[in-house]
Formats: sequence, C-alpha cells, structure tokens
Amino acid sequence: MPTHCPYCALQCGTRLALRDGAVRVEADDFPVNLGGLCRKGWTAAEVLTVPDRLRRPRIRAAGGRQVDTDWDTALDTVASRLRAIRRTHGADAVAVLGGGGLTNEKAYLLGKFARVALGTSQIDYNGRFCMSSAAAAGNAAFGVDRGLPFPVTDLGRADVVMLAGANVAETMPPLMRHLATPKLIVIDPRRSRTAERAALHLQPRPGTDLALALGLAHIAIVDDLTDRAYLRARTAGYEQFAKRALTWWPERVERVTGVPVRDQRAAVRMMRAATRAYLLTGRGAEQHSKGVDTVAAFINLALLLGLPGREGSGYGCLTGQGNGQGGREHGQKADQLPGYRMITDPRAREHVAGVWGVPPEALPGPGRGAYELLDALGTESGPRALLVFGTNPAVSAPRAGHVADRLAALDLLVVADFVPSETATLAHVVLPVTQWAEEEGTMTNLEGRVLRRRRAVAPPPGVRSDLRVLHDLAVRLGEPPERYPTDPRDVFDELRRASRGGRADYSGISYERLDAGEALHWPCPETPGGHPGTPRLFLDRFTHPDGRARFVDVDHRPPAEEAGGDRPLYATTGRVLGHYQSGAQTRRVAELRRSDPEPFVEMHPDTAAGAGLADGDWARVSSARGTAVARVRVVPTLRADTVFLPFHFPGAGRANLLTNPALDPVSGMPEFKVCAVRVRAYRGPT
Ligand SMILES: Nc1nc2c(c(=O)[nH]1)N[C@H]1C(S)=C(S)[C@@H](COP(=O)(O)OP(=O)(O)OC[C@H]3O[C@@H](n4cnc5c(=O)[nH]c(N)nc54)[C@H](O)[C@@H]3O)O[C@H]1N2
Ligand SMILES: Nc1nc2c(c(=O)[nH]1)N[C@H]1C(S)=C(S)[C@@H](COP(=O)(O)OP(=O)(O)OC[C@H]3O[C@@H](n4cnc5c(=O)[nH]c(N)nc54)[C@H](O)[C@@H]3O)O[C@H]1N2
Ligand code: SF4
Ligand SMILES: [Mo]
Repeated sequence: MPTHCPYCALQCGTRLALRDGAVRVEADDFPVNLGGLCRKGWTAAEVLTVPDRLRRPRIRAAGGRQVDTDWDTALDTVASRLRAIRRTHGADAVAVLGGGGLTNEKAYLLGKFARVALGTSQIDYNGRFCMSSAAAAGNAAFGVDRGLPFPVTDLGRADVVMLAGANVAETMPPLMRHLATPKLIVIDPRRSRTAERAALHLQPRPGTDLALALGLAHIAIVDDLTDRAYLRARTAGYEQFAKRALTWWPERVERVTGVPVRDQRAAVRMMRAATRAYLLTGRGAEQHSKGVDTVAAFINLALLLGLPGREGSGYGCLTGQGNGQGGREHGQKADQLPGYRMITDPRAREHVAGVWGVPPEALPGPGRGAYELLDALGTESGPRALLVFGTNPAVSAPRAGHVADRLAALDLLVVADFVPSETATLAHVVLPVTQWAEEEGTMTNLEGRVLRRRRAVAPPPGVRSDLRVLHDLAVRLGEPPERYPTDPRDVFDELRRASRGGRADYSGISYERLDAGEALHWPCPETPGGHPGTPRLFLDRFTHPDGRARFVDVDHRPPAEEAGGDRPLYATTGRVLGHYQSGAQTRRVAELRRSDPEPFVEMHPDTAAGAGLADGDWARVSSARGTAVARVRVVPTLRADTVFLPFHFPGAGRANLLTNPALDPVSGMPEFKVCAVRVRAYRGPT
C-alpha cells in the first residue's frame, strides 16, 4: 500500500506491508526521498501498537484521576459543558488549538467546526510556532506563501545551496540526497551535522541573522555582484532597501554576529559565481521575535542575486510538519479561511459562508495567535474551554511551565490524541483517535504537492477518526449532521469548493487524479482540460498584482533578551534526528528512545569547565522563566557563548521551561531560538 511517512514535511514515500498481522514500513522510490527514509520513518509503525495507545475515551473523575468511559458519556459531557460555558461567558470562551500534522480534511473541518458549530474566533494552531514568520515574509515579498515554489528535485542540479538556520541532515535526512552535488553554505551557531558537510560554515551568535543577511546584501551591492537586469525587470523597492543595507558594512556585521568579514565575502562570492543557486531558510533563522524581518532580509539577498523565479535557482523556506503547508491553507489559523483567504476580507467571507450554508455575518472575525491564546486561558477575558487536536503544548509551547499553569486553570480541557501526550494527561476529557496508517486523507508536502494518505490497517476497536469526533460533537451542539461529513473524500470535495479562487486553489485536485499517480502542486484550479498543477511558481511573474517581487525595508534589532550579568550565555533550541517534536510519538518507539533517551545540553568545553561540569554530568540551565535539567554534552565546535538543548523531552527536561515568549509583532512567532541563561551543576535526583 503506497502512502507517506506520518512525520515531517518531506512526506517521504513509503509502502506499508502487512507481515504476521503487523505493519512494516518500506521505502518507496518517491521523488523527494529517492528510496531513502530516516530512522523515524522506518520505525513509524511501532506507534500504531504502543502499549499505552489510547483505545477508550477518558474522563477526569473526582480526585483528578482520569478513568475510562464510553463515547456517549465523553461526548455528552463535552457538549453539555461547552454549551454551559458558552451560555455564561459567550462563544469566544471556547477555544480550539489545531496542528500542522492534521490532514487537509481534518484542518478544514476543524476550522469550520470552530467558526460555525462553536461560533468562536478563538482558533489557532501550532504552525504559529513553526511556519508563521516565513509565511508572512513570503506573502510580503512574493504575494503568496508556498514554502518551496519548486520541487526538491531541482536542488540536485544546483551549484550552491545556502541553508540559513536549517539542519536538514538531522531534520530531513533523505533531502541530503538532493544536496550531494551542490556546495553548501550553512549558517548555524552550531557545527551541526549539516554544517559538517558544508563548503562554508558561518557561525553567528544566535539572534543575529538579520544583521548577517543585511551584511551579505551590503557586500553584494558594494562589490557590484547584484543582477541589475533582474532587479529592473522583476522587483520593486530596491532603492530604499539598498540604502539600509549600506549601513551594515562588513566590520559592523562581524562585531554584531561574530562572522568574520572574509567569510561574509566568501559566501556572497560563492552564491554569485554559481549559475544555479538556492537560498533556503529553516527555523534557526525564523523562530525569533524578528523572524519575519529576518526572512525578509534573506529574501532581499536572494532578490539582489536574481534567484527567485529563475529556472534552476530560487528562494524557499523548508516547511516542517507533515502537513505544515496544507495546515496553513484551510482555515485553522486565527486570521484565515480556506483557500488561504483572509477572514477579514468581505469577499472571502461571502464565498466561504456560501459553501458552508451560513450568512457571512455569522462568521466570527480573527482570533488570537497560539501563544496569546494559551497565555489567556482561564483568565478574566480569556477562553474557559480548550479543544486540542494534534499538538502537545505542555511540552512544545514557549514558557511551558506557565502554559501548563494556564491549561490547568481551564474549566474544560479536551484533547483528541492517539497517545497520552503530556497535554492529554492534563485533560478533563481525552478522545482516542485513529492515526495515519488507519485512515484516508491528503497531505500537502513542503513543495506544495498534494499527496494521498492511505488506510492500510483497521484501527483498534473503540477509536474514532478526528472527522467523526468533530461530526459527533457538532451534532450534539445542534448542527445539521450533513454539515460535518465523516468521509475524507466528501470533506475534500467541499474543501475544493471552499478553496476555489483562493490563493491556495485546490479545486482541480481530486482523489481520482491523485490515485492515478498525478503529481499535483497547488494552485490547481478546476479547468475543462484538467489543470496540470503548478510545480514551479514565479517563472513568469510573482503573485503581486504588478507581477513584481517586493524588497521589504527591514533593519536589525537585538534579541528580546541579551546575555549578560548572571545569565551570561545564550540558549538555543532545536531538534535531533531520532525524535519528533514534543516526542509524544517517538519517545514511545524503543529504538528511538535508546538512541536519544534523555534531555541534554550541548556546551563548549570552556563553558562546561567554567561551571565545573564535565561531559556526562547533569546540569541546571536557568533563564528568567525557569530551570531545565539536562545531561552535559561537551562540544568543542560550538560557540563558547551558546548552549543548545533539544525540545523533545518532557517534565524537568523541557527546553521550553527556559524559552522566551517574546513574539514577532507580525507573525506572533515566539523567540524559541534565543534566550539568556546560566548553567550550574545539578546534584539532585534524575
Ligand atoms: N528529527 C526531526 N526532524 C524534524 C522535526 C523533529 O522534531 N525532529 N520537526 C519537523 C519540523 S515541524 C520542523 S519545523 C523542521 C525544523 O527543521 P530545522 O529548521 O532544520 O530544525 P531546528 O533544529 O529547529 O533548527 C535548525 C538549526 O538552527 C540552528 N539555530 C539555532 N539558533 C539559530 C540562530 O539564531 N540562527 C541560525 N542561523 N541558526 C540557528 C540550530 O542550531 C539548528 O541546528 O524539522 C522537521 N523535521
Ligand atoms: N524550544 C522549542 N520549542 C519548539 C520548537 C523549537 O524549535 N524549539 N519548534 C516549534 C515547532 S516548529 C513546532 S512544529 C512545534 C511542534 O510541537 P507539537 O505541536 O507539540 O508537535 P507534536 O509533538 O507533533 O504534537 C502533536 C500531538 O498530536 C498528536 N497527533 C498527531 N497526529 C494527530 C492527528 O492526526 N490527530 C490528532 N488528534 N492528534 C494527532 C501526537 O500524538 C502528539 O501528541 O513545536 C514548537 N516548539
Ligand atoms: S525525513 Fe521526515 S518524512 Fe522522511 S522518513 Fe524521516 S521523518 Fe519521515
Ligand atoms: Mo515545525
């Protein structure tokens, strides 16, 4: 059975075989993975049958313990409490948090359920923590937000690829097959596994990429390395940005970032000398309180070099979650309706309300971004109830200790999941759902290509699909049953209509076409002959009405928190190969648990010695928010002013006990990638 890996946005092609009643994952020769998989993909089937798989709904009993219950009791309880909360506090007292791992169908129905069945404006999703900065910058520069506006197979023919804050050797290992030939320029404060493969590694202080990108732009302009014909023909706003870039001369940039002038020059020259070059950003550059401006500065650099919209070259952002791309198009984002329409646009409201069979005025307006939503839970003016589908914020949200307190302050927390995640264990009601290999649907990968997820095995008795859960709840809230279809194909057909004419137009895509093996990238409008989809955007024009890409005038600013005084170090956070996100899934897989069993903190030998620590010791890492306990890994190639913690571990090992919820003013992205900390030896129990 051909399908795709349940985890990241690469959506590697897999085949599921049944052997002795158990599902085995085999690699498929799909273009993005070329027969390769990472160890998370190989072991993904184990999550289907983990011993603590949720198989029955649970409800919190007197005394606080969760006990098994039946579906009717669970759903009746949720519906009656939601009705009561709504009656007393209004519709916005009920909130919804979705996820970028949900299929397109689930993301779509969740948005509709929130806006119509609950009538709430308070819905957002974990993509706020992931893609939101790149999305905002992409929209501003190009007029549309599709992570990669070209297929990943194009990368293999490049001469040079610059990766700003992306560690693809660990986060998308099979992508490295496409990066074997190009020379790599990697921008990362750590000598990551990707940086080890680079021809040139720039190692900035965390939180200074914006200055670095401005500095590289400065060199391109002053050394006459820009593509003037391209700038004239295809861009707008160059003059103003050029004035800004001129204030970021190389020595100033070296002082702010720590990147030597000669490396800055080498990077620009390598990019300019290439016939085919790509610039890609990852979360390292994006997860900052200035993430949008940082991505805009990198896009400006790409425009100076004439890369976007040119055959064989380009700019792209590496989308992270399995359906991180589709998840941001179908209306689970606070300000969005399906088809990547804006909820404040009267024409968009009219179109979508028409598909949903409700008057446009019945649709609520925009709600809060994910962190603001979590921060408001249980407060005077905030939501009293939260429904969670496909995210584990007790581990993955910034300032996680505070977020756990907010979750605990709710009158009602409902979590739909297939494992007892750290958030599910806090819930009043837990609803057990199906997972990838047990269900049908579609996902949109990092290239904007729509893929089919296929059912290979029957789900365990007693679990329901997310679509069914939404249907069952909506009906109990008084909605007509046919408004919430439970067959993914029916939901997709409605999604096609809702997206028609929007920026992310799926109306020409069907299960039949996908099942026939067609490679369909959105936009794919419905046309008489069958639109072929759009693997490469921007070759003729950008999506702005005048067809031009925009330079956005941005300036550097320091991170929200600088190291100094009794917190002399920068902490940054990210991923390791063996675990996925909050770890709710991968920490349950024996092989992955063995390879990465416990929280750790990477630090330079001098930093460790200064704190009286040696490799293998336990350390307390403390920020203004809290303290995380992690085992020391001494890494001589790391900057001495920086420590790194993966965020995959629960409890006292949560990196997010430290992180700063300073938000980007445009995207609402928190500053996951830099905060000030101190490190001390830990001598307590582990
Ligand atoms: N193994 C694994 N793979 C995954 C995931 C996972 O959890 N585990 N998650 C998926 C998801 S949702 C996402 S979003 C992607 C993320 O994929 P990536 O963006 O590649 O992942 P990160 O490890 O968060 O960050 C990348 C690098 O940024 C560096 N960095 C930290 N601070 C800075 C900075 O200030 N500037 C720069 N330039 N770099 C900095 C880190 O050292 C790190 O090596 O991965 C996807 N793939
Ligand atoms: N410090 C720090 N924190 C970070 C980041 C960082 O780099 N540093 N990165 C951020 C990023 S980029 C991301 S994407 C987030 C991710 O963080 P989370 O949103 O917490 O991601 P997951 O661990 O994938 O959580 C998904 C949960 O939903 C469940 N689930 C999976 N599929 C489904 C489904 O189809 N239906 C339902 N109902 N449940 C499902 C899983 O079992 C799991 O419990 O973390 C963010 N947090
Ligand atoms: S790279 Fe991503 S999609 Fe591919 S096997 Fe690994 S986790 Fe799955
Ligand atoms: Mo992500």
